[in-house]
Amino acid sequence: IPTAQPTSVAPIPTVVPDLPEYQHAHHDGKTTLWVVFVIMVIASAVFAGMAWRVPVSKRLYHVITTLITIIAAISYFAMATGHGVSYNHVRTRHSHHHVPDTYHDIYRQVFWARYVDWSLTTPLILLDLSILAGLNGAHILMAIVADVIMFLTGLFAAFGSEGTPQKWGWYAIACIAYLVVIWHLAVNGRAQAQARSPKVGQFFFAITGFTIIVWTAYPIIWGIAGGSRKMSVDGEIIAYAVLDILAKPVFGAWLLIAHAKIPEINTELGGFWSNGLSRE
Ligand code: RET
Repeated sequence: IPTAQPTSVAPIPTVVPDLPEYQHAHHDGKTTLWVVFVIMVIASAVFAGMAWRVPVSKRLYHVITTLITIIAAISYFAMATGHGVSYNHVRTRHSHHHVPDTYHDIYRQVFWARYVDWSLTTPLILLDLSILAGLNGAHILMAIVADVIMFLTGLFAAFGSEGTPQKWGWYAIACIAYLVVIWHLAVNGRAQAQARSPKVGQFFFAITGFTIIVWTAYPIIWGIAGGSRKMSVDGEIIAYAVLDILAKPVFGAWLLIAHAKIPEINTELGGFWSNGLSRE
């Protein structure tokens, strides 16, 4: 008895998905986020304590520096509790002979809270260094705006799609903005600092040299980790943790201790900074 044959079969797919891959933080990464949170809280308390020992008129660097570690503590709290993190989706297609092409989906965690932290704290670091150098307002504004542009375009790069100008195009724009920041520090800042006094010039050279080395490691880690995914999410968290500790608590301690030891480093704004706006 002839059985009914289907008259049509489902078309053979030309692209089939394989299992998606999730790249996210595990135990080591999560622990690191909590450890850095605690370090930032302790640094904030120590810097605030150092501020109390000096009159308000001499607290400019203390206030700025304490705000830097407070903001970092908040950002690390967010990341440690699972906030400020999202997934970037990357799809790669593999072609094969005789069998349908396959595609592979990768979902990798992007801790965007970092970019919020960086856009708020690095302008404050630049402000510390600019005031130390005695830069004028115009140059300070340009350096800070270039810095914010760097992180906003860096954030777009982090969520950019593979193989499109989205990712490495944004990365290139961010790098150009970074060069503007470096130029302000290394060229304008250095000349101004030297003009303030040889001692200030020497200290500015040392702390800015340290800053430029530490800051330059960030885009390198970015390229290896989030950019080309050659590093695990845990490795990325640990690498940024080391850099963040150098760029914020170590930088801040160095600046505030030097401020206590070398009187020329102090900058007093006077006026509203220490006296308030009211005039009797
Ligand atoms: C990104 C990616 C895009 C290209 C560049 C970057 C630069 C990052 C830098 C980060 C510095 C962070 C600091 C944090 C604070 O404590 C955004 C990674 C150039 C310079 C100092």
